[in-house]
Amino acid sequence: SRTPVNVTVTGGAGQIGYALLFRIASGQLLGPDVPVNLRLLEITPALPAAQGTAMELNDGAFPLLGSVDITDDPNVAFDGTNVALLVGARPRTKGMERGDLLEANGGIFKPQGKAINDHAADDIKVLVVGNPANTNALIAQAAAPDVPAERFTAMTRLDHNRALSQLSAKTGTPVSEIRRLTIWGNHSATQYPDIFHAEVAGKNAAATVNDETWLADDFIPTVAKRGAAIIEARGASSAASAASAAIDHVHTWVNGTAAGDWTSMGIPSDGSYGVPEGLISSFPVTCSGGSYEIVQGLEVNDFSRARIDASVKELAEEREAVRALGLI
Ligand code: NAX
Repeated sequence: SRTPVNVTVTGGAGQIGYALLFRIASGQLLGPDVPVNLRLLEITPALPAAQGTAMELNDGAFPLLGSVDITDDPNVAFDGTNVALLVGARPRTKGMERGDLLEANGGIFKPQGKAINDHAADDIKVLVVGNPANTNALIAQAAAPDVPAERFTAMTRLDHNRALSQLSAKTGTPVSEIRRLTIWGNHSATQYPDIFHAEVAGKNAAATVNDETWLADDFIPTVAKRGAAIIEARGASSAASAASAAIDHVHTWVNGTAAGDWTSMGIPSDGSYGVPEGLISSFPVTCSGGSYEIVQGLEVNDFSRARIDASVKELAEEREAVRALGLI
């Protein structure tokens, strides 16, 4: 039988953690034949709640679940870890300035990056979900100089899936027949969901929709502000859909994209498409053999260029802010 894969989830006692852990235990993260050992990293006051979740995980009697360990020490949590899902973060509270938010998260992601650097397995893959996800990923990556930078990624798959769903509804086409959609930039309100290269049932999506007003005034803001709409409707932020997207992100990274399709991931830029090197920005990527590559050669029209540039500018500002705070 296969060697178990060590998967660490931070913020395991939170609402995304609750939706995520059971799907990992059931084999949906890595595959139906891959056993997993789970480690939950939580802050000390949340350890009892994490213990409760661990009890329920054991009660699931998942055949693929080897063990569940809980700790408040990052050095223990990331020891020998193959896949790290960094979900726990400091949310923005009322009256908090952006600098305060970045600083509070630096206090979380810098030590976690260091612990990953010092203790994780050589094949470590990191997905940052906790917001501000792209810049938190940058902080963790900067604190892990011995880990290849490309192993640090940020989640824009929820945005990607939201865009698929909106385009599906607009065109009356099942999501299974939509390909090559892209989220560019930051996981924030400036993100740019791009349908100019997307295909709906084999035809170009933008040409099929043929409605730039819908694109600019409906589709893009609906996708970008979906998180706020969910909070308004549910009285709580996206949790199951976020967990589902985290599962999709890692599953695709490990198991590959379908031939002829791509996905969206926040990854360290190599300078492609004019995105400054090192910024963790969302790109169209293909995955194969456990690694990813940016899709090259796409034509970027003026409509797209302006929106990509605006989101990348925000990422550059966030990088400057965390640099000034000494976090990277
Ligand atoms: P919750 O507040 O329910 O849970 C967060 C958990 O993290 C808590 O249990 C808390 O104790 C724990 N935590 C805090 N600091 C920690 C630390 N230093 N080490 C370990 N654990 C720590 O939030 P939840 O709804 O689960 O959301 C988690 C994060 O995901 C938030 O930052 C949220 O903004 C972000 N999201 C990101 C999305 C994305 O697409 N990238 C979408 C969904 C979500 O909003």
